[in-house]
Amino acid sequence: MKIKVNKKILERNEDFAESNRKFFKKKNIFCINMISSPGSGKTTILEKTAKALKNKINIAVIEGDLYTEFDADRIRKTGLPAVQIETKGACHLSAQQITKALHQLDTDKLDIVVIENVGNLVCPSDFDLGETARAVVLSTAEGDDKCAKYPKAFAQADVLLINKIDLVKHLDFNISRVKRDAKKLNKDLKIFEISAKTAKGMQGWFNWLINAKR
Ligand SMILES: Nc1nc2c(ncn2[C@@H]2O[C@H](COP(=O)(O)OP(=O)(O)O)[C@@H](O)[C@H]2O)c(=O)[nH]1
Ligand SMILES: [Mg+2]
Repeated sequence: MKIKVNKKILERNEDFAESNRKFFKKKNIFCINMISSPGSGKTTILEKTAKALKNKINIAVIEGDLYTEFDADRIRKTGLPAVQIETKGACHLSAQQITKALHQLDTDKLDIVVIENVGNLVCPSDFDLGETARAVVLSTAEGDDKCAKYPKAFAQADVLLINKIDLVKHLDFNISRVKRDAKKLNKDLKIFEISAKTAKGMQGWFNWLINAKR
């Protein structure tokens, strides 16, 4: 019985995802769905991305959290429009929630929509939001065994941001192992080693994003 219900939820999600995908195509918007554990640095990466690119390209952010408007407020402080979705306990965003959030944005003026998904490496992987691309963020403080433990998140991504490389000297985090494991799951994965704090490696990510939009 449980399996049937889950199947229905996923089928319904797929309908909304398909309509979001068509919408992004029609409006020529590049939509990227960002997935990671809580605290890996998604919002910090987006704050820095906003500051670097806001005069070059029109970006909006859809924020997903269980509770609070904290992250949308952080993004708004950079000058970008942001919509906060509070899932009230759900561990992922749904395509229907994205459809609703898009109504709150002036999408005629947008080039890129970034979705910061709810922080975890499990549930968001199962829910297609109709995005154009997926990014997974893994920070060095989380350990270098996560590709093998959460393969779906890495296998489905287009880009992997290994964040907090400024901390690597204090940790037992083997960057080569992560890159090797990630490539084993997904040979086309584009990988950037970055520090959102020090800005190291961030230019590569900015360039990828701008080129992906083209
Ligand atoms: N040292 C270091 N800290 C970072 C970096 N990126 C983010 N942080 C910190 O990590 C914490 C969580 O960041 P946040 O962006 O809120 O993560 P999110 O939950 O994935 O959105 C904050 O204290 C950030 O300042 C980084 O590259 N290096
Ligand atoms: Mg966040």
